[in-house]
Amino acid sequence: MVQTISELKSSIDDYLSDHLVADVDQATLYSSMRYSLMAGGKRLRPALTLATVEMLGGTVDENVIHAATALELLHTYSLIHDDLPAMDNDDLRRGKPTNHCRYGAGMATLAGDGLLTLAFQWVTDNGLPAAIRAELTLALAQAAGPAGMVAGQARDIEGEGHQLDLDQLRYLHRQKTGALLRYAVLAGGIITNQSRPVKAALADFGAQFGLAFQIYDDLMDVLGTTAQMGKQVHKDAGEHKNTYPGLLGVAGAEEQLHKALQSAKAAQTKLGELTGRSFAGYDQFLAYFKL
Ligand code: GRG
Repeated sequence: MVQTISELKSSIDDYLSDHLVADVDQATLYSSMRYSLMAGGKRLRPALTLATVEMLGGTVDENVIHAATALELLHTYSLIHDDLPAMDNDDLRRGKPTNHCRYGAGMATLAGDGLLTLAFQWVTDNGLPAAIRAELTLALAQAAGPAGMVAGQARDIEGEGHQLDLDQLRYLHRQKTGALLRYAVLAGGIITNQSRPVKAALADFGAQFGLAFQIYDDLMDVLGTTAQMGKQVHKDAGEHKNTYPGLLGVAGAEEQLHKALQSAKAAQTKLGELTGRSFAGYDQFLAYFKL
């Protein structure tokens, strides 16, 4: 039986709340890391990992939760650094003042550094078999680092003010947001020691989900409200950001969103065929996209 997203979210919240303190040895740094970590994120990425483990017949024990929640530490670092004055200069995140507004840019930078480093500690410092920990560590570094999320962020900064074409924008989105979501799903396959074709189908589902997620975020910047999103909206156009609605209009962006979701559903079907198991648990994640 696969847990619901809200059951997974509450285990993830509890785990993060209880375990961060053991690994941070400076009071203000701890407060700053905890402030953003416990600010009310959806926990989508570790929930995807844990749901994938369950759908593949694995058990969600403490070692698995430790490895899976590492990704939420890393994701939170990316949001803190993305909000910094030198990057997007945002005042509101997860419905609260951003980390640098509360703690100053220096401490916010260190909170991000601490969360990023601790993520790699948690992915390696657990009781899973050594080969699995090594594979998770490599995949996480590839997803988060200079060929993944950091490269996407660099493309985003460099692309400001000039129009990327659709292929370039898709590539940027796949790196900036898609790479971590791809890893989230793949990690479930690594933890349960799946075959190469199953891992490839998991990675495909995660990548398509991740692309859809960023297109949806672009659309919500145009169509959503600050209250819905917990952050400022209508910022992208003013900052000359490259976005799907900016390039294709709202209807064109919606069409690309539907295409990415169709590809995700094809990967979901393929996973069922490859493993003989049900991947209906992904439906609750796909329900995130409401237009
Ligand atoms: C600073 C190296 C570096 C990277 C930052 C991911 C990223 C790269 C920046 C975030 C920009 C952004 C807001 C993209 C939109 C998609 C996205 C990642 C939204 C936030 O993720 P959610 O909705 O947030 O899962 P919660 O708060 O629920 O965890």
